[in-house]
Amino acid sequence: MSRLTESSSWRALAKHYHEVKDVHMRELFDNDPNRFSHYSLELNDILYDYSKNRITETTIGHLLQLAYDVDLPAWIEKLFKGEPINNTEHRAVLHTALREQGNKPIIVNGENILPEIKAERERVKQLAEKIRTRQWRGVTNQAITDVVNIGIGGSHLGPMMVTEALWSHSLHDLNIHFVSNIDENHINDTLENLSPETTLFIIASKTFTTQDTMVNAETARQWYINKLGNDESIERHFTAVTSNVKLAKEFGVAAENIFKMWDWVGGRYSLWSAIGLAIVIAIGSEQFDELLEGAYEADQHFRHTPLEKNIPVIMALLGIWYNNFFGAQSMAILPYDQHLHRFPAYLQQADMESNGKYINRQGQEVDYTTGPVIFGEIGIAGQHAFFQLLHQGTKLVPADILAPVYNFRCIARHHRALMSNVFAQTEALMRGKTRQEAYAELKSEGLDEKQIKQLLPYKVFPGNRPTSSLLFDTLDPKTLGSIIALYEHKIFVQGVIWNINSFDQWGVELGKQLATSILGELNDAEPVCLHDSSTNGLINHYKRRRARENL
Ligand code: G6Q
Repeated sequence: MSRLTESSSWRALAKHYHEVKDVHMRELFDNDPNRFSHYSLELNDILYDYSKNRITETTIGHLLQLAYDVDLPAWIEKLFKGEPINNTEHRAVLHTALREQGNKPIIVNGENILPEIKAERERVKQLAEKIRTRQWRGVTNQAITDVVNIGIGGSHLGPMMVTEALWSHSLHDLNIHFVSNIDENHINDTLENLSPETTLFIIASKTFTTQDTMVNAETARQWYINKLGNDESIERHFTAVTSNVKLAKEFGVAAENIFKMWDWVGGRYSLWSAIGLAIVIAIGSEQFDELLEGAYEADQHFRHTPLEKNIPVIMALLGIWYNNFFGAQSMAILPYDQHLHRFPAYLQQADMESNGKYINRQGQEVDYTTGPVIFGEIGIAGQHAFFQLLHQGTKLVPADILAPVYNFRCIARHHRALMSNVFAQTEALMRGKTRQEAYAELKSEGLDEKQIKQLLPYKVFPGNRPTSSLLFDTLDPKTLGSIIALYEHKIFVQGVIWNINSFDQWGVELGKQLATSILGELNDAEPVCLHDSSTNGLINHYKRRRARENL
């Protein structure tokens, strides 16, 4: 037994689970007419309603006790103060410093990192403004019309998700493209209609060694040289964001166009740094500042609000409740804002790469389950696809619903119809439909008793399916910044409770190593035999088929 599962709060939760597992949320709402106000919180224009969860005051009491038992308040301070809480890599974790609005020094290895952060941000802004105002000129003195961000994982998903989310706030005569896949189709499809004279590349890679990114970057460079016949002007079309300045220079990027990353910011937490260059180019520096400000306000909320009123803490505790006591394996992220269509993919990385771990901070195997499988889709699209399982499947899938009160253009006919779905779904998931209700419905439709008997079981919905709703006024940069930061902190809190390091990613490193070693085996047509029979079989099939095509 671990310290966590032996703790009195954990045991109290296990006991409490047996007492409440069959209680229906209908009953909880009937018993407490003020349930919504008891279980909802606000941060600026964000309303977080968690009343449609299978919790009582006792549940929340035990969960909060659990947070105190693991010393959560002390961990929050460690995070903000830059203690090396990424223990396997001996690094501080300071994405919060990237959006700091004050001047109080943040010390890493004896040095205040704030001046450097600000200086780098200023460089990013200057470059972005030159492109936005068409002062940046390419080799033939034309303005840039297309920016291609080449990166993967943390150097891709954050900038892409935010750029898409803030499309209404972007310059629409400047196209931002994202290339991540090493499959040539991705870069080739992207470059097909672009002109090298008006294209600017951002090679976004913290290490500047990631195979996918470097292969794509090389293809981009070749495309540029092939089209223009020389590489003399490459500097005017390639920028880089990296902590490996040397390799970026060797690639051909001019020193003044290389932007820095630091080892105290992890890839999946880095959109606030120069990795966000594509975002700044899209939305401009003032709105990027608003994004940072929104995140900063969420940071302040997280750092200074008592745990029971602290949105990311409550989000995290609910996750623990379902994951560790109800045995829920997954969690759905369901934005009802079209511009958030990449948010589930972004969160998938943020959450699963952070908390998909089975070894604790002391190097031992955990005896409880950790991070859930995160999946999701635009809510409306999901309704016509996998919501069937949410309503009537045999698995418990807690869901977060995100929706705006109004849109940028706000056509009432669209928006009301959209929101009627949001409200109806959360209500239906919570209430379900009883046998009596289903019977009455079928009767009113004119079915006879025989037909009703046949159909009735299929028309019953158990309900009691938890959802939490995040309603925000509109998806502007500040609100988006806050929402992202709330989720980042939720992930951190869960990592603290599970006693795992949320900030390393050995599973990702493994993929990088394995691909590199097999790459060498694909250079010739010789059959391989050093792997298991399946891997040998797959590699040899691939080689044979390619040889047949003379490839
Ligand atoms: C993120 C991970 C991982 C990383 C990519 C790209 O937290 O570390 O997703 O961002 O593997 O790495 P580079 O930025 O070094 O190319």
